[in-house]
Amino acid sequence: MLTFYSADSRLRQARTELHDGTLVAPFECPERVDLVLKQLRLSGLGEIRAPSAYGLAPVLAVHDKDYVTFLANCWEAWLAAGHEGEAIPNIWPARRMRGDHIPHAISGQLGYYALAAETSISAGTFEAAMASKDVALGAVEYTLQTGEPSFGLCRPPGHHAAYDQFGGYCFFNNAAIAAQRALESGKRRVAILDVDFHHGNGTQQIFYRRDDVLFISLHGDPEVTFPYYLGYADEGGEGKGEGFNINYPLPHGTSVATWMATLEQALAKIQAAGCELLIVSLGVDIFENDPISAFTFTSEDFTNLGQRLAQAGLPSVFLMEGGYAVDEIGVNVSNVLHGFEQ
Ligand code: SP5
Ligand code: ZN
Repeated sequence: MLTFYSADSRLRQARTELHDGTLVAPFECPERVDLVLKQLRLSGLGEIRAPSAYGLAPVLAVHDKDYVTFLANCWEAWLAAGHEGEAIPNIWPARRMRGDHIPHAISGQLGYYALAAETSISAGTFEAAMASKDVALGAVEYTLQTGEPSFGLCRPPGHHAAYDQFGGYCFFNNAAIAAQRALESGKRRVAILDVDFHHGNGTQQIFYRRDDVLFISLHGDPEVTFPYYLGYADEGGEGKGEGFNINYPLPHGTSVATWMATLEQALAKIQAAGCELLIVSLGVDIFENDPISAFTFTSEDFTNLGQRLAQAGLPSVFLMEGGYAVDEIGVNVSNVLHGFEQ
């Protein structure tokens, strides 16, 4: 399988994450891509290619222009305001405040555009986000042209990024950008299957009123799991998007057997909807030893996941989302992709 990767993904070198009340070194660290790359080479998955630069047009097809401008300028504005440390929001337009107004000060803008506080912005964040969406676009272009599967080793991840919001380590929604590109190239309906431990709130939001993208997510029950305020089973899409958003919230500790049985339901929906391309938001934070998650996949289970996804018989693009057990992240990703090719 062909992998797309950009060395610019390393440009995001955040130092701080607000985690359970403490500032820690971010779980979403540059070593994640190094270790995946290393294992893909070791296991002989196939060629690793750098993507072209696709510019901002494909980003603006799913994100708000002012949001993109904010991301591009945030770090400079933070420095210009004289702040030390990284750009971290600490106030939001909470209920009964002015949610329709974007303040002038960077601290006000941060709260307006952030959906969570764990994700700091610093030097290179925007550049890495640009590289990450180029990786996704390179992968989808390749699969559209050849019908062959591809893997986009995206970093930073994307599925929490909404039309005009960042958070959950995500800035641009790589899967949404890739899906939109596939539609513009002539695909009539695309499935995004999100297997990351966390609900893909951003992807859901972007396509919630549309029937050309079927979004299906298996994830930790938002009653007890980030992002808490989206991802419930009764969120089924709106307007012509009704029926094209499907959430499978699952309890912490869910067995792999139950998870795989739920995947069967998801794949049946994808077949029934006549999707012409499968984009997998591949988070390997469903791994049993993931430091911030609570599902129970072993490294071997990831091979079975890849095998089962291949049986869907669709042109497929895998895009990296989460996965924070750095010792095993390479093997877990590699197992999915090799399983798919078996
Ligand atoms: C792409 C992706 O996987 N993003 C995940 C973002 C999660 N951010 C907040 C995590 C909060 C984790 N709390 C777990 C408590 C364990 N002590
Ligand atoms: Zn995740």
